[in-house]
Amino acid sequence: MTKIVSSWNDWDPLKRVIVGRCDNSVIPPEEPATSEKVPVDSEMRGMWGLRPLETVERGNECLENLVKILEDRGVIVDRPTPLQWNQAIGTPDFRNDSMMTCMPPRDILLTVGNEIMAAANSFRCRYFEYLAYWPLMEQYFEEDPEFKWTQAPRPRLTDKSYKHNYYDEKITLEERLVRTANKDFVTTEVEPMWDAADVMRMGKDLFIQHGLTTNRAAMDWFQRYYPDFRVHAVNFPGDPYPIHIDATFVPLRPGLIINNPHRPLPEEQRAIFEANDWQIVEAAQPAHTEPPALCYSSVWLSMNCLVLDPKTVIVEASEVYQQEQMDKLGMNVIPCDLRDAYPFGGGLHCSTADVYREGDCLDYFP
Ligand code: ABU
Repeated sequence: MTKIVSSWNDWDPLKRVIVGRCDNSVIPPEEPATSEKVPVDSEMRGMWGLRPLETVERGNECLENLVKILEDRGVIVDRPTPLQWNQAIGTPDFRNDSMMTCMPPRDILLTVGNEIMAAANSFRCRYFEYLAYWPLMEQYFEEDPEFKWTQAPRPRLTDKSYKHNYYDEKITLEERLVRTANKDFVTTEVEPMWDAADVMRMGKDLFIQHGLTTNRAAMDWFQRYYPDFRVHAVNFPGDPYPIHIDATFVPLRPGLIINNPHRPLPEEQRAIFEANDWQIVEAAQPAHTEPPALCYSSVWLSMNCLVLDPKTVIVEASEVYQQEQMDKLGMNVIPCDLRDAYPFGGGLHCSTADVYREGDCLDYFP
């Protein structure tokens, strides 16, 4: 019997992984959920359409760098099948002028043990992105009799799912921070919506960021779906664009987490880590003051690393301060040139989705 799918956390020895592809990637048109993520002064405001071919080719080159590093270390790498993403889509509830990409997989696929679940993303342009991974899911399903292939309840994404004109006025950074602190986000609570990259898996505990892409109803849904797990809602009030936990709060090994110093975990939410002797260390400063052109993400992709095992981590090649810090924290650091893939949706962790890591479901917070 072949066991293909199993992963309970982000640090056990990685044996098989999905790496995204940039082909046919689109800057999506504004829609109720995405307009909130693009900063008002961004060069991407009001712009949509296929991304320039040379950036796609360069992004793919970066992903090939990652594939090579992984394969050289014996990790099996699977790739999605890109669709023609610049097609208009529709359901009975909404129409959208385009899809987006199959980067990054981490937003779409959540692996918990022998189950891979496609997420309930809140962006309309991402509604059909799961299709790029379905050929792989079919293969895993055929080859691994224990694989659980799951799709989370599909959100309808009607106009009721969003607060309209939420940031219509020229909102300042300070005002954004007040909204984050008040847990006042663009999504409503009419249905569970979540991105898989908001979920940090730590054995029996799932820490889930409540922010622009994941709502409270999702936390409730998770707790009912996984009754034997503890689901913790976490917030990072310092983040004006809270999307995805993996450039904010990143475990390196049992007992050690790096936390974005601009987005510290609030005191009351630290208690569970402190009570179990986990160390939360401020992440090193990014090496860059700006993200690359046409990038949605922040400079904190510096800490968006891929842990290969509790002693080994891949860090972006230009992120010298983050590499230095990892080294001091006792990790063997493998640099990978990936910065030109950032515009397609993220860094090393984002660009991947776990298929198989050795190890079992442990209770790290007894
Ligand atoms: N997908 C992770 C992006 C997080 C950030 O922009 O900081």
